[in-house]
Amino acid sequence: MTDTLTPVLTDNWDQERSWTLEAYESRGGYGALRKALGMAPDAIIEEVKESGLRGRGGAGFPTGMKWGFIPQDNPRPKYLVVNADESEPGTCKDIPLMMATPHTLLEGVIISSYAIRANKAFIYIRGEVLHVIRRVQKAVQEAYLAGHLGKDIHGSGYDLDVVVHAGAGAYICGEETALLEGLEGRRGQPRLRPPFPAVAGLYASPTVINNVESIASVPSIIEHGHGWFAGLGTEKSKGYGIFSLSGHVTNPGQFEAPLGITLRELLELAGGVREGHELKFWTPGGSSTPLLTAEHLDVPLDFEAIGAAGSMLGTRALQIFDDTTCVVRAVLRWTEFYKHESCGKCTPCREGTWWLVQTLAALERGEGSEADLELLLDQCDNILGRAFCALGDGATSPITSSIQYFRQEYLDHLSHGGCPFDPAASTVFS
Ligand code: L3W
Repeated sequence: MTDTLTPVLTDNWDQERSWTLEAYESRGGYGALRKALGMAPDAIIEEVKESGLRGRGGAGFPTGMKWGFIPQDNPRPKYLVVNADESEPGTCKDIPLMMATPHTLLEGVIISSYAIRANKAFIYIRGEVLHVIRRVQKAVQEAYLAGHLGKDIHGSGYDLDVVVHAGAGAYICGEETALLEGLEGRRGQPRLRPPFPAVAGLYASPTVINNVESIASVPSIIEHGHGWFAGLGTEKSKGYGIFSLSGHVTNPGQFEAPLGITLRELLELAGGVREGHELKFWTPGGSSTPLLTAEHLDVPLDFEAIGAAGSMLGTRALQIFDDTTCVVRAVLRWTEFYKHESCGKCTPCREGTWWLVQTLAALERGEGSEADLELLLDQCDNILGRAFCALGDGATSPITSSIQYFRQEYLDHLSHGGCPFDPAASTVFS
């Protein structure tokens, strides 16, 4: 089975002191940068377009197309912003990547900034992870000293400065426009789109915002060519990605594989669901993506197939829950998270997530009646598509999908007069 893995981004994670410039350069690091600086910026954009790389932060928007939206006739400065605010429940790929090989990200930042003609780039890192911020800052320092950053990079005439910015620990700042607000020193709340950041982003200037993994994928595309990348994955979901398996799995962790791999294959690599238990439900891409069940084990993990199965690929955060887990309790836990993280800007999300928690918590205690399930779905219906940003929509996903697949379990709480599960049996929500 191990030949299904395609370690590119994760290739050297176990190398000794893999995060240092010395280790990165010893395996050819910054070779792609030298190659890129010999190319025209538009040729790099074309290469990324042709590779088929799609955003790895959740939405899957074509990366090269986004870069192409930057209006080059606009005299304002252009910016690159890396969204390293990884906070989606279950998502744990960008932080390990930045810890293990921050120079992969930095090399991607320099090539991407050169392509869009930006002379300043920002890496916006979630504020709670001080160790990650320090590691990336250290890598930036090393890159300046080696001449990979700063003025006239490798005699190319191209200048780039990189700023590492620490967020303040709000999930909403993973939303690209709230992130920009935070970066500009304001409270992190989303902006109305359009205009999209590509047209008017940071300081109202054209700005490309990409996820860590998207930007870190750029050096290998430049090094090996778009055909190599496009030859991996599926027809419309090209390349590879980091799949993070967590929860009731024997060997949790990050598995880098071509898009289109199935959960069944990934579980084989991860030693299966914990011994003696069976898969009950899972998220394909964090808690904002509708739950799936054991009947979806063979659905290819690509944007199209997972969409057709009623969910979203999202961040490939595969949270695995076995038969000991109470789905109502798990969903309540996530809903409390969304309520806590709602930025409060729009009423459907601010008030709606509060009501969702009240209704769900009562159902979990076995209070109320079957009509409350309809009330819960009605509350979701009043949030979905009516909130200012994707946070509200995301909050409804685990609820509606859990009722779709596990309605009886909700009803069992009512007939049982409380949760029929032993909370101690499920190690995930203890
Ligand atoms: C220019 C247009 N640019 C779209 C750009 C847009 C953005 C990208 C994708 O949410 C999802 C969300 C989470 N001209 C454009 C354009 N763009 N049209 O394309 O935009 P969009 O609106 O499809 O998605 P989004 O707002 O970026 C991302 C889901 O991902 N998710 C991930 C969560 C992860 C975290 C985290 O860990 N930090 O929050 C999981 O499912 O729910 O649906 O750049 O500007 N005409």
